Amino acid sequence: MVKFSPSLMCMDILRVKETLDVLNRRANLLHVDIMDGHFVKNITLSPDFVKGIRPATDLEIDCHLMVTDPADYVEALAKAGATYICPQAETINSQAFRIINQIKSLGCKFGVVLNPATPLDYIKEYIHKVDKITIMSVDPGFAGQPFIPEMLHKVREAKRLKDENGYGYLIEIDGSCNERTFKDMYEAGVEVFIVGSSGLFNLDHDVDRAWDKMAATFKEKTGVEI
Ligand code: S6P
Ligand code: MG
Repeated sequence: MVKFSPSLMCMDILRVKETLDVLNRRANLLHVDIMDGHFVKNITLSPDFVKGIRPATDLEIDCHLMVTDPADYVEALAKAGATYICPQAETINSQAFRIINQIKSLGCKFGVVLNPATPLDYIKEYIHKVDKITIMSVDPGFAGQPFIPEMLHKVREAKRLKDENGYGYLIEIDGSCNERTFKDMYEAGVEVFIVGSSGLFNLDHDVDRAWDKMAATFKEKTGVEI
């Protein structure tokens, strides 16, 4: 079963509540991008934002940490009501097992995100502990970037490893998920699609209609009803 996770940094900030009311009926998870202006040259959402929306949704909240020191954010995010806490693999090698244990001991799920230039091999020592692997299909930091097609082989590899070893992680993709890429991503083995500007919010000002358009395109491209 495929899941859809709208990237909230791409929604209309002036319509947070009405957008959440629609997404609560239609989405499977909510994707929250947290940046520090250092790991990537941008700043978007925050632990306080997660705290702010938590009372307005029962959906799983997925926090993507594009920050140099993810450990600084773990407690605040757990307290704020995050479901998944997902640091970038490139930032945790000096204390990967400590961070994984911390995230899990706070009752959250551990996701890990790989930049386009980071191979799956990089996480192999702890891959069995991962609840969700996110393959970045654009360099992180900004919406609206072109898809990097080389990432499809990484998805296939994540799927092969999962099938061969019985790993429990979900395979997610982040960046330029839209009508041009849905088919290839789905066929490669993507299970969770993060939809941002190009895949969802730019399709229509009305989020329900945007979702209908996205769902129709996904069905046309993959044959799968969402
Ligand atoms: C990018 C961020 C993503 C974006 C999403 C935008 O650094 O992690 O989650 O919000 O990729 O979607 P799009 O369709 O504009 O690429
Ligand atoms: Mg993201």
